[in-house]
Amino acid sequence: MAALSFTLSAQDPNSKARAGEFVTDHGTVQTPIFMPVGTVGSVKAVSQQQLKEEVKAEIILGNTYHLYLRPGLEVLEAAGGLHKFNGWDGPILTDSGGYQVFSLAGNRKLTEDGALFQSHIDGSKHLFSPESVMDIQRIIGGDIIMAFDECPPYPSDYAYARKSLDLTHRWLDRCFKRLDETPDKYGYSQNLFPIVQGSTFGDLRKESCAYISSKNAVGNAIGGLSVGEPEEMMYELAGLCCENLPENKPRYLMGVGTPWNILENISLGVDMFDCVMPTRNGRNAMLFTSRGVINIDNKKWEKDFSPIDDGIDCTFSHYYSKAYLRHLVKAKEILGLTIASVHNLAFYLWLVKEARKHILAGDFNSWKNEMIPIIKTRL
Ligand code: PRF
Repeated sequence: MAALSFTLSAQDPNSKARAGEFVTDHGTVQTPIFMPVGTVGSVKAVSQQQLKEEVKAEIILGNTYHLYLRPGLEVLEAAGGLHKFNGWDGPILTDSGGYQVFSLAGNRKLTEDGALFQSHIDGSKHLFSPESVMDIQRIIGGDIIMAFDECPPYPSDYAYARKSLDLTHRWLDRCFKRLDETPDKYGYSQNLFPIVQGSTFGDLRKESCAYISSKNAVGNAIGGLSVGEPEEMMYELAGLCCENLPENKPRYLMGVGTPWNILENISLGVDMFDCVMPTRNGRNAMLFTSRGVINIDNKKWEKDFSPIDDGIDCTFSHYYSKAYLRHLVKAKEILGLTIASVHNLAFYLWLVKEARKHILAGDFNSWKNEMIPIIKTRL
């Protein structure tokens, strides 16, 4: 079927923010967009029905590392791919595994060929190479699949960042070659996004953007940010990458971030985001709302029977009160995890939809500057 196509609909006059949409064989995604993370093929504590009806997610993520280790390729292939396996029939993006190997696996070793690692589940040994990771992502069946890259730690010295970037670029060539040699696994189009790296060095970032742009991919990603560097540095480097990546292709900033990080990066020209923060922080009692940040553990919410958030478009956030959610969290009731996760994700989706509306209306930048201090407030 058809390769992913992106159409730009509007550009904010006072920032680099853009509104657009991309079409995949599993549906259309309006940008800017936030993608909930479904590491093992499940967005933690949230059902596929809740993702559709409450969160209003348009595309979700899966992770090669986790899905390869469990349930494994045999099960995923027998199911006919992840869409059939987990029942999410919208677009899916899979990350390539390199980043997760370095954050989760034991005994990692990087070579020209790839990354050797031990499973965090049973200690078994595996090799991820650009070729194997393309084959695995074909079988998982993502509509968007990510290149195999190395994300250098922060801080990295120039010599390390230089060597690492060259390796990531050589791996990228191997990813494209393998993908070109193998057909789409399930009849729909699987689209490779290359990833810009280069650590904190502007010249390396520019060089990486030029290399990645020369591949003429249908979309491009920015990796290696939000790994511990100061926020201002992230904005500067993300802005530099946006300026040096093609205008007419979606730009995906990997693993970012807080709600205000998302608005700032939209203003720099980023179109796609993912992050575990809404679900992970939600499971730890932190709620993002249209009026500010709530620690629902706090005694101050004990008798606050007002809705979690009546400012966003989500039934859960209107239906359940702060006091009730606090009680569930205190009692360690599993429903608390679901309500907090559904609410936080619905807030992230609401935020990017509002951003899109304001880009289309031409007043994104002033709206963003008013919105950030509100959503950052600790309530
Ligand atoms: N590379 C890949 N996945 C990622 C990252 C990266 O650099 C990041 C960095 N924020 C998150 N997820 N492949």
